Amino acid sequence: HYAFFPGNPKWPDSKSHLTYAFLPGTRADAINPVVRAFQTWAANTHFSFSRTQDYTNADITISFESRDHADGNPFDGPDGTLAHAFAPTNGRFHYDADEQWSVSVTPGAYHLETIALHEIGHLLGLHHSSVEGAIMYPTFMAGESKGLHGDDIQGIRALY
Ligand code: TQI
Ligand code: CA
Ligand code: ZN
Ligand code: ZN
Repeated sequence: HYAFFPGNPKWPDSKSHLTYAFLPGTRADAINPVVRAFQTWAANTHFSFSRTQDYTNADITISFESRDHADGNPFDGPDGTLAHAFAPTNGRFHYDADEQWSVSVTPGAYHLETIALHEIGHLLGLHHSSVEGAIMYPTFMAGESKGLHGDDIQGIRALY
């Protein structure tokens, strides 16, 4: 079953359109997978998203970071933590730059789009789910891909 962060933080109901921006230096091959992940969430929730170049004013920013990157949650090099995102309305989504990332499903690499679906769930206010098929279920392996599940969509509908 879906879950929320303590205190149920969420975007204001008046704010169903969110902008996102990639920080300068984001690897070019990550852009399309992240765009597709936002499109999937938009198709299944009341949210809409648009990409902006104005990264200082975007609601959500995406970047690749390595080791200590000044947000109190240092990455750990290869394996371990792959990515993280913060609860609403922080809007920061970081990939660990030291992982093997892939655009297509590739043995031994992490699927950029699947991880984006999971991290965007956090950005919108979902915590981890106990439903195995859910994108918010807290287990994921290299060389695998997943999509949204009814449990993820029900979670967003229950929060908003
Ligand atoms: N990163 C963790 C995650 O995104 C970071 C994290 C731990 C976290 N607890 C949290 C983020 C609570 C928000 C709220 O869950 S991770 C998965 C999993 C990770 C894990 O790199 O371990 C996925 C990234 F566990 F679901 F498979 C993506 Cl899909
Ligand atoms: Ca890591
Ligand atoms: Zn970070
Ligand atoms: Zn998670």
